[in-house]
Amino acid sequence: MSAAGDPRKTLVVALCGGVGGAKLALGLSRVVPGADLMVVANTGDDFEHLGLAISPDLDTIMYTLAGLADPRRGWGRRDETWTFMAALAALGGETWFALGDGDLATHLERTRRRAAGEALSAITADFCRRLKIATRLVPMTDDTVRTRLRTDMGWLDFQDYFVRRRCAPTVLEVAYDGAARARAHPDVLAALRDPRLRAIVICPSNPFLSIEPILAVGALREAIAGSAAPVVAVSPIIAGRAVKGPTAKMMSALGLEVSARAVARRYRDLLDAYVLDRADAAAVAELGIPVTLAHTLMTTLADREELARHVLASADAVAKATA
Ligand code: FO1
Repeated sequence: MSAAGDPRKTLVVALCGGVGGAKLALGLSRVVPGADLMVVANTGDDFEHLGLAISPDLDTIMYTLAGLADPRRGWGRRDETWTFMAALAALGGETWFALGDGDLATHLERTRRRAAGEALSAITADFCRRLKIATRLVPMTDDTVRTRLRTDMGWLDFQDYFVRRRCAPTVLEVAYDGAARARAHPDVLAALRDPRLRAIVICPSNPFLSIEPILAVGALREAIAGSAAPVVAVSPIIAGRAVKGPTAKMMSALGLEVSARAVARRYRDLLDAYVLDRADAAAVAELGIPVTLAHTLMTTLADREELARHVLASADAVAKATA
């Protein structure tokens, strides 16, 4: 399915974080054939745990695209077994971060290959090939970026805040250590300059935890702003509430209005169009960019595909209007 009016525009780049964004990435992968879709994954949530190099957002997107993700939680593998975790608990090991037996294979093999000097993006591409994923899944950078949060309990690493402390601490500031000097992955920069690029999609992930770490990586924000392709975001907030995770709580703590409009303001300089849930029809007027309404709560595969089509149609409409 190519852009209305311009069949040469076949490529789509999607910025994506964890569970929510991965749902739209799956929808896009069913509408945009093969390697014409590039999903740029946040790696700010990555961490070393039990001696393992863990990349939660890359794995969540990879499992989702492969149909391997646990349908209830959204992260980790479906039909998982927990023998390792039970044995680890019996030995007094750290069990606050749940590692299923199948998921453990991913972390062990990634750790082995990273230690052998292989780049995260090369390992990811090989995993995707073996899992028969045609979509190009690329980390935002092969350098180290770590999301850290200044809270009422001091500075916390991301997974310590998100999983171990279950987002209980009040977030006062979010930092993306290493992002400014990190080099955006060259394939991502190339895609953003590619004349075949039809749309840049900002998936409905947490703006602070999933999207802004990507935008903070050196040269990426400028490359997106400078791209000829329309940039379309889907609001992660529906009727003042986050679909999942700490987005709403964080927005309040950071003194922001918990609304789709406030999220649009975060991306302000980049957006050409914005997609809201029908529940936020009232917010449509004040944004100064084309806003369309859709069913953005994705519970079925059809929902994911439908929203993907809507987002691309929204980008095509912008391209046509500015052609
Ligand atoms: N999230 C949790 O809330 N609890 C966990 O024990 C947990 C384990 C886990 C293991 C692998 C993985 O890829 C993700 C995991 N997540 C867990 C989710 C993860 O913390 C978040 O998905 C991202 O970091 C934020 O989107």
